[in-house]
Amino acid sequence: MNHPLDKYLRLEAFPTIWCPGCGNGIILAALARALDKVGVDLDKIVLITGIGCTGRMATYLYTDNAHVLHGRAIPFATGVKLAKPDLEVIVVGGDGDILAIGGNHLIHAARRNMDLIVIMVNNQVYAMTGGQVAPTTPVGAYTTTTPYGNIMETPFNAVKLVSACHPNYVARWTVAHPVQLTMSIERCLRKRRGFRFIEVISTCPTIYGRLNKMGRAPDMIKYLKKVSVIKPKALPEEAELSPSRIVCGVFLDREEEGYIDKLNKYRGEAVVGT
Ligand SMILES: Cc1ncc(C[n+]2csc(CCOP(=O)(O)OP(=O)(O)O)c2C)c(N)n1
Ligand code: SF4
Repeated sequence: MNHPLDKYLRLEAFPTIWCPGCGNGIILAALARALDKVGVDLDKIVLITGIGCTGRMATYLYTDNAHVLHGRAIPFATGVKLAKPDLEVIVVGGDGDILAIGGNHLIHAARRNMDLIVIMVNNQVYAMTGGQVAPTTPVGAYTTTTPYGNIMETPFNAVKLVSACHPNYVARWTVAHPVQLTMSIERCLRKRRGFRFIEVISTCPTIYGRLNKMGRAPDMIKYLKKVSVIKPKALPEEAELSPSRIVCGVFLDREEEGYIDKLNKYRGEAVVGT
């Protein structure tokens, strides 16, 4: 029997490489559901991912995809958007991919209000390479490169960082909020213009969860539910993120001109999505 979302998935590549209980499956399903709700033409969607467990998303979504160099998904996506402005270009990547090696690309794409949707999966660790410390690893957390806990480095708060660049949309959810995540992706798809960023706090039971004695995948989901607070109209400065409190919600939702709008205006052409 076929599932209604089958047409969005590259089923011949299944089963996925992801471990049982990995949050990536929830995020892939949210993406497929949002595409379905908006009813987009799949030929108009391009998914760009870098390297990492999360980066494998490009293998499984049945859109036109590119699985590119680690950290370079955003510049690659920018090139695609500039060459083919009528396409909706989506980037999905891990926190290492998007915020460590790719951190510079993230802030510059956000300040340009580049017409991209970026979904950053924050599992607090470099998972694919064995669990090294990431720029999102909480203070005190154990990774393979912080065997005494992360005592040295303050993690980024991606929502605050990206919001400071004034893009069109910034939200944060966890994999314990699949409905809200789907609605956020749907909103980003309908907006069409500008830089739209969603951080998803995810579960990596195999590495991060095990090293930090967080139990099995269901325990990690229960933990995320317990520490999350949804603030419907929160300001970016209220986007607290710590092991004891994760503020979720939509922090920015603006309708400013995107990069392509400005480019077309300069060239005297029509704006995106009109
Ligand atoms: C240029 C380059 N540097 C380093 C690597 C090694 N590498 C592969 S994935 C990865 C990090 C994975 O972490 P993240 O991006 O957070 O994704 P996750 O696996 O956690 O989903 C690294 C450092 C690489 N493939 N290419
Ligand atoms: S190692 Fe972690 S992030 Fe990678 S697939 Fe397994 S659970 Fe997911």
